[in-house]
Amino acid sequence: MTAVRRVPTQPVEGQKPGTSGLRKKTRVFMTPGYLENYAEATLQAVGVRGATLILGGDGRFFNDKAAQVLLKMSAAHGAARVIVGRGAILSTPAASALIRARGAQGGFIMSASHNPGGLDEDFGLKFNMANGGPAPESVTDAIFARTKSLAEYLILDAPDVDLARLGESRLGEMVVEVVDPVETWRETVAPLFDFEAIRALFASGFRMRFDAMHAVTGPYAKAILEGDLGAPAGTVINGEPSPDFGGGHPDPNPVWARALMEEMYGPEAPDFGAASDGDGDRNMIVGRSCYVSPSDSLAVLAANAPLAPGYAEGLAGVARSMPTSRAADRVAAARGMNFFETPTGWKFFGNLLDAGKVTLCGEESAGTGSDHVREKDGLWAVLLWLNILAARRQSVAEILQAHWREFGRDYYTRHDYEALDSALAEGIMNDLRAALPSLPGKSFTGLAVEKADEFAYRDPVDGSLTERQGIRLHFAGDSRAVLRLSGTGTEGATLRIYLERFEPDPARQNQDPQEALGDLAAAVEALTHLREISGREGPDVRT
Ligand code: VG1
Ligand code: CO
Repeated sequence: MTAVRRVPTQPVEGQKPGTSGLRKKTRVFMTPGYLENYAEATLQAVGVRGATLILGGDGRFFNDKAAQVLLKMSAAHGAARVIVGRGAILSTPAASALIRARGAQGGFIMSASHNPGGLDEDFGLKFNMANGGPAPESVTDAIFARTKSLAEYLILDAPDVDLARLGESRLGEMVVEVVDPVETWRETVAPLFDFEAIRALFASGFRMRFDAMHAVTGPYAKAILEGDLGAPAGTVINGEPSPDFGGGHPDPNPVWARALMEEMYGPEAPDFGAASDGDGDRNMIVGRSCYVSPSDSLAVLAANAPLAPGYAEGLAGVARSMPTSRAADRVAAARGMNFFETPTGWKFFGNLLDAGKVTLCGEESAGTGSDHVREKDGLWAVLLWLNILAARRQSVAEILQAHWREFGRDYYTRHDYEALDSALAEGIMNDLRAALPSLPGKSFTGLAVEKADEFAYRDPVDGSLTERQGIRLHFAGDSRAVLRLSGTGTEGATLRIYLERFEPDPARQNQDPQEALGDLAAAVEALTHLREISGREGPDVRT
């Protein structure tokens, strides 16, 4: 017998979704009622009676338990069917692909993405809409509003569902359909690429290393790289998903993917290296002794995408988040494509993709994707790079150098100050905001500020306005600094400082970015006194 139980509850403070869903410490999510309250608010806000939903996550600690709660609550709210990845596993792009392929009304994705996992680390939950993309702010605002007035939540009293076996079962009136987590995603991306050319590339002795970082992409990468494309076994490393990601940060950047970086810069380096994050939506690209910054990667993909069959007709346009470098803008201008600049977070790309205004999107945080889904897609980016490498038969370094010669180079780095005291970080941003009108014309360590403002975005499709999306400081010499607070952290505040400078002269395009941007970093410090105020010696992470 199954019955809907109405469990009395009380509003919980701070259930406000950030850049990408709600992220908290795992122990917080495991507090009785915490997950249930947030799920209740979501189910009420979106309304799921009679709906088909998708459910899956990146396999981190608590993924399995949370899945059972979400299934029983979806059943209690009258959902007709929930399609679950086997073992409650789905990468974020695979969840997006499934929502679209199955015509679902939406789906829950359990992930804190690149944040570490485990009992003492992070957990997260987000809801995606019928287009496969993250809920827009109007929906996340509605969810948050409901969390403030909950008096009860609804859950089915029923035994746990066996999610290890493919096929259908029932949870009360609701059908639970367990599917292979890889298949639909694979069917979505495969037609976009010239698999024959990539197979020929591998057959010619081309060597690759893909670091799945003990996160969700292991099975996806093995199926497509070592399976469909014939890359030798061992191409995929750290390919077994683990609840604590092998104790690491599943964040594909030179800091957290250090072993891969060392191999790629070593004497026996493969031709091509790549990594992806906890939930499989980010990617890192590195050639032999050649790291490709995510902003450059977006620009290279935009310039070369037509080499892949799925984009042979050309691109409608490109969009990038505001702090991402301007490299993609130059490609869009040169090729006569649409171009859009959005706030940080993938949810802002959805409308542009749905309206057909853009085909490719990207963020400096190692996210790139296209209109094949409504999320960023780490392995998709890797496959597009492989297709380009197979078509051009040049090295990553050659492609990057040629790109800079044609379009110029945008030196780029991001400096993060993590786990700052929240009030202190807010204070720094408020002071800077207040000073904005007085900055133009002033110089800091010799660099003159030309323009200073705060980014606000008017969505060209639905007209919605999103404000306070980062402070922009334009300096002399075509350089720019952006400052904003992270919306994905779970401890204090993380202040991100994004630094970039345009260099059109090929003779000066081969400096180390930290050196090329050293004077800009110094100017920002002179302007904000960040080190002095925070008592830190420097950033915790430089990417
Ligand atoms: C960060 C990145 C942002 C990305 C977001 C989610 O957000 O800067 O570009 O969209 O993470 O990525 P924030 O607010 O911390 O800067 V993922 O792969 O963690 O879902
Ligand atoms: Co992610």
